[in-house]
Amino acid sequence: MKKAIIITNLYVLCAISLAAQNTKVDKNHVIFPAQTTETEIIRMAANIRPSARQLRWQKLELTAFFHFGINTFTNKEWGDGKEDPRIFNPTELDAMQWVSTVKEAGFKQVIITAKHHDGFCLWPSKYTAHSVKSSPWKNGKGDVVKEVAEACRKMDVGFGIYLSPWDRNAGVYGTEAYNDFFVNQLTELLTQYGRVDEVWFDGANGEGPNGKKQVYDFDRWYTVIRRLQPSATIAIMGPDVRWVGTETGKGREVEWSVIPMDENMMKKIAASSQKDVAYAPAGDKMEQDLGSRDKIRNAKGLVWYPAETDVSIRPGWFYHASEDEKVKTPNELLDIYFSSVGYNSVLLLNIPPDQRGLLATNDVSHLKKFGRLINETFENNLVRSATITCANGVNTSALIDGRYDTYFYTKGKDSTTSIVVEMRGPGTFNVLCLQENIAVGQRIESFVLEWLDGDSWREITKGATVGYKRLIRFKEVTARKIRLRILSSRLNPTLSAFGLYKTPSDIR
Ligand code: FUL
Repeated sequence: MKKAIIITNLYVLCAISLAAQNTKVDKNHVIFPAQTTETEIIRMAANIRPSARQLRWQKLELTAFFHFGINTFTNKEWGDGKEDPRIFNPTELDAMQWVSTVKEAGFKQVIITAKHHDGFCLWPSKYTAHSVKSSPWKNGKGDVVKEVAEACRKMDVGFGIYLSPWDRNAGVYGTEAYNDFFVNQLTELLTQYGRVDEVWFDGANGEGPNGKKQVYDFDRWYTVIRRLQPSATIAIMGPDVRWVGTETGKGREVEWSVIPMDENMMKKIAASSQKDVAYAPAGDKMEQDLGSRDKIRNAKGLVWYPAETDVSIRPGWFYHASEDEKVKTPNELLDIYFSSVGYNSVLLLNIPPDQRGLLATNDVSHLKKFGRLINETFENNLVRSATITCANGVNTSALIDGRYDTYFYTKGKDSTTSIVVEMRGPGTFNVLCLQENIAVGQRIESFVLEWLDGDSWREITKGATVGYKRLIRFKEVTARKIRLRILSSRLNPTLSAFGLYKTPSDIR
């Protein structure tokens, strides 16, 4: 008993001294010791860093979803699990076409719906007959998951799986045996296809065939994933990646990756202190303000929990011929890019293969054009050929060296700065790109971009958070001298990139 008290006191002492030094938090979360002051909270918030798997994931920027399965053949969005597997028969399935198309458009990772809510498995799972092995496709010897995984490896693209917790076919759904069944399926996927980079669990939890609801054993599932694929991020109903809260493709303009921990996270972290823990998120994260000072001031702890923006290129998630003319245009996709990647989140864009097992014509051409628009927009950074000055800046050249790991920061304890860019002649631009070096934390809270008009500085645009990437479009400006002022930051601001660009003429 006494020993326990000493240990507790030691823990409190360590915690207090951490609060006193109040800077270093080398983890992706922190629980505040009692009596932590607001100043200390802000400093700790600025020092929370993504885990290695979260940092890798954030740098992907563009990831692709492939919704494909029995629904592709029933023309439905949600199957009931009673489908006849014999209707699954893609005639020209070519996973290389899927992966090479998205790669050409700039996507760095894909996620395949290995099993959707209907329970139909795209791989020959040993644990159910509701799968490709009961279909005529390749005489029941085919494996879509394997073909996608191999295409990803060949093309050097990340590979992820979507495994629906909700299963409307499994007879054991709604009983404890379903958690075993799920672990078995998860284990097949995590051991038979090489490296898995992301595991995506969505939140839908309806009734199974027996009319019962299932209590998912997330803790157990996370343990399996961490053991078998330690570098995989667990998304949405998972600890590493948060759903942005909408399926429109429009994220939050003010997007903090550091947000208050919910009760569930607190409990898990406190129970396995110092370990790499995983927890199912609780409560919705759909509010507009998740991480401002107002939000974190009263928090009990904070966590690095970044946003993913998922949206489909078509109205539905699965392929429907009737939507062939409703594929989002390259310009609409570019708008989505600006309001997802440009809002400090990763874009997860769904492109559903059709009944042939190919990405459809319009989807392919719109995607390729979208990729070209991005390349053309970010081809020429006007700041690169300009003279940059900053009175309190260190490593100014890192702003334009095209590398993410080198970064500008301010001297001493300065949390504000002014970076002046002087071009040789007038330059025209309508896009601002800023990137913080999130490897050391997310800090910037307010910035403004201005141009010199005669003797007066005029505002071009302004914003609050930056994070991994912040893009802003505005009306074309032609100027020779421009300045970026960082007006508020939780600690010394850092910048890995500062760019001014002009969109190509065929974009409005
Ligand atoms: C949702 C599902 O119900 C949809 O069918 C789709 O898979 C989407 C990405 O997640 O929760």
